Amino acid sequence: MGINLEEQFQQKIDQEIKIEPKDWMPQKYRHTLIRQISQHAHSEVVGMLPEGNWISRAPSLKRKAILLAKIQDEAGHGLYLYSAAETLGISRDEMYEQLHSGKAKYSSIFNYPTLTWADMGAIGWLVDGAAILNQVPLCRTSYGPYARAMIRVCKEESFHQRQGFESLLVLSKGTEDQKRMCQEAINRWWWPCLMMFGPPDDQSPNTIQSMQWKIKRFSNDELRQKFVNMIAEQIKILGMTLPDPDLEWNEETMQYDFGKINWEELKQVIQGNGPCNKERMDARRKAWNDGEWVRDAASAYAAKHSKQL
Ligand code: FAQ
Repeated sequence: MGINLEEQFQQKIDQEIKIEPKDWMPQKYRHTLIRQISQHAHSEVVGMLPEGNWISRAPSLKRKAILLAKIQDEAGHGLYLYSAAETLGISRDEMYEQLHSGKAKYSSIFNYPTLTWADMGAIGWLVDGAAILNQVPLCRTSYGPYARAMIRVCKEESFHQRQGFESLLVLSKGTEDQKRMCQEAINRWWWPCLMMFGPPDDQSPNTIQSMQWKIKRFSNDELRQKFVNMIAEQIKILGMTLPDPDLEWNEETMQYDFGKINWEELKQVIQGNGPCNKERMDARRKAWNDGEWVRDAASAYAAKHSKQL
């Protein structure tokens, strides 16, 4: 008796052969990807809001141009990712509906407010830094369209991180007020950034299966540790500190040890009770409703043209 479809599928994964849209795949693989890719797309789109808050208040023309370019990149990332998810048989309207009804999640990090200009630097350096660590391995994820979309996304994220770091570097060498603003932004964003990687491995229901299918190449805790190791070194160049008294280099593990994360906070933010959840969802629903006339006009135009042909 030959091997069944599911075994053949796993063999392909084990041999590093990419899965493409028309290939056979287990329903659960399809659903896991739709969930992850659409949530990733929603994160990019909702992620434009905290930074959008500062476009009109950027301190110079140069900073404004950089910020605008970054936010436009994020819109683009959302679009590549929605397209990748569509290849799995879900429509864009369904994905939006899941976001607007609260059924689909988006990254917890975008439910925090951007209180000062330094938050733009902290988002670039820390949030995009965390995003890159998570997304570089996704360039090798087993589903072809997702992996290919991530290659371009990662190139753009590198620019985002670099500009964030450079912006904080300028503040860190500025006046006492600018230095304080820089430190306070780092203090505010540090712990929520560690939560971006998801719950600890022993409380992450999806990790084992997603790693077996090579959707995820590293676990949540592995990526979180890489992030701590990277940032604990980079902060020295800024001459700032991370708000964690337990952060310490461990000679035995050759990694940084770090303090306890408040997992209850992540749970609350994911459940909709973060500082800006309501504001973010209201903004997305309003954008959808305000755009209704554009969608109507575009479909009326398309219908008219199809009749003429
Ligand atoms: N926030 O079993 P796991 C960016 C949910 S892009 C909210 O560990 P999984 C660029 C998770 O969905 C940032 N929910 O799940 C940018 C699941 O719920 P579900 C987004 C979270 O999927 C920068 C449940 O908890 N990046 O920043 C979070 O194996 C600056 C159990 O968790 C991606 O989406 C969270 N932090 O691992 C844009 C990358 N963590 O769906 C603008 C792709 C977990 O079962 C400005 N995604 N949950 O109801 C992934 O790599 C994975 O989905 C993880 C979670 C690692 C996020």
